[in-house]
Amino acid sequence: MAQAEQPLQEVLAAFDFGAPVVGAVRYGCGHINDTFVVHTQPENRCCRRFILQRMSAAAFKRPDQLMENIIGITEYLGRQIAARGGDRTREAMEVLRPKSGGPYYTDSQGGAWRVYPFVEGTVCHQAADTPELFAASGRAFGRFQLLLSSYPAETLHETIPNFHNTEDRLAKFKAALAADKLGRAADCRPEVDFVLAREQDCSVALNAMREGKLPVRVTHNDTKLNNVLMDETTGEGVCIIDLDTVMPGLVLYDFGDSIRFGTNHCAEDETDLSKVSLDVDLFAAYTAAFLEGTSGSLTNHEIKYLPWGAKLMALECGIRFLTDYLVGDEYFHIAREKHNLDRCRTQFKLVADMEVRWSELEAIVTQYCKP
Ligand code: ADP
Ligand code: GN1
Ligand code: MG
Repeated sequence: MAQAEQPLQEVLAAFDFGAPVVGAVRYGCGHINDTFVVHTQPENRCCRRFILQRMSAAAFKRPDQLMENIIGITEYLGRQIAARGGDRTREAMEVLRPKSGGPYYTDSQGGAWRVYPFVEGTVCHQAADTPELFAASGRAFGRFQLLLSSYPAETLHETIPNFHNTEDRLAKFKAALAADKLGRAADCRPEVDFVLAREQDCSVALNAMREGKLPVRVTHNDTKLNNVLMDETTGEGVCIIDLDTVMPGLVLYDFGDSIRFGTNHCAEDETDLSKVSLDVDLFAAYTAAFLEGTSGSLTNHEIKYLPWGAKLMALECGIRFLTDYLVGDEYFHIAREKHNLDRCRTQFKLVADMEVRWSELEAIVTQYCKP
């Protein structure tokens, strides 16, 4: 039995699912947490499902603080959604507390587990097959940003310190390169050089923030397409999930992380780089929809820097994959040899594409600046 499966029976017994559990199986494509779907069978009703997750101990050192953030955010979102006439049970996540109380359960091996009701009638997409689908995710992430615009940011814990601090990511990469503890640097000289040629870029958003041009907001920070559940009938965004990294940040991070994942028609770990490219029409569709979702609340500086958000999130993500490759794949789940190096290469291909098409990206965002 794999490590995560071992305590499953103990963990299932720790929660009251309201009906007998009839099965629990691995679920989803996340890179960080261990996710299971739990099937229950209420008498005279159809099966009810739940998402059970073991929070990654490698990523999250303080599950107590992480869950305090999530309880605060989900309850706040629930109130905002209800006040606007929405369905809070579908549009906001909800935490099912363990029988012992508290927001999560710690198993006898020290693993931290949480449960959410499964949001039914939704689909989780791994790729943006149409501009409409990608736009719907943009509206949902923009709206998420808007709904949290008055959330007391100072009460949030930094669940992963310096998460999108690209300067810090660069420093960690350099340290891993200098140590080269597994002798893997020789496999990735072009990727290493790609990063070193872009050291200055790593400071662009942070400099703008330090100069007071970009405000700190509450951001999601992990806005991949597969972190929004879409209505299976209408195709609209229903519920933003994966709230582990909701922290104070720059709006560029949320915009950029969606772009780096969704504007490329193939998977993040595609090995045929000739298939990996930035679809500028998808960039344009997402920009329009994201700004619609934020309902005019971004400043002109924020809008102008959106292409930098896209480039920096792709560059930073590639740097993180490369660093993890160098240190021995400690953070991101891998399914094959050199998996993190393959992922890094797709990100750098996107960065290179963005550089070639930079003036087009700038022209797209500039049309939304207020006069
Ligand atoms: P990770 O941090 O590892 O990416 P996620 O929280 O994104 O973990 O969950 C992994 C997958 O589980 C998601 O991509 C989605 O398919 C599914 N999922 C998570 N929460 C829910 C939910 N409340 N309802 C339905 N599906 C969910
Ligand atoms: C992780 O958790 P998941 O799979 O949605 C990671 C993101 C990366 C992404 C790359 C907490 O996202 O930062 O951009 O992988 N999440 C965390 O696919 O590190
Ligand atoms: Mg996820």
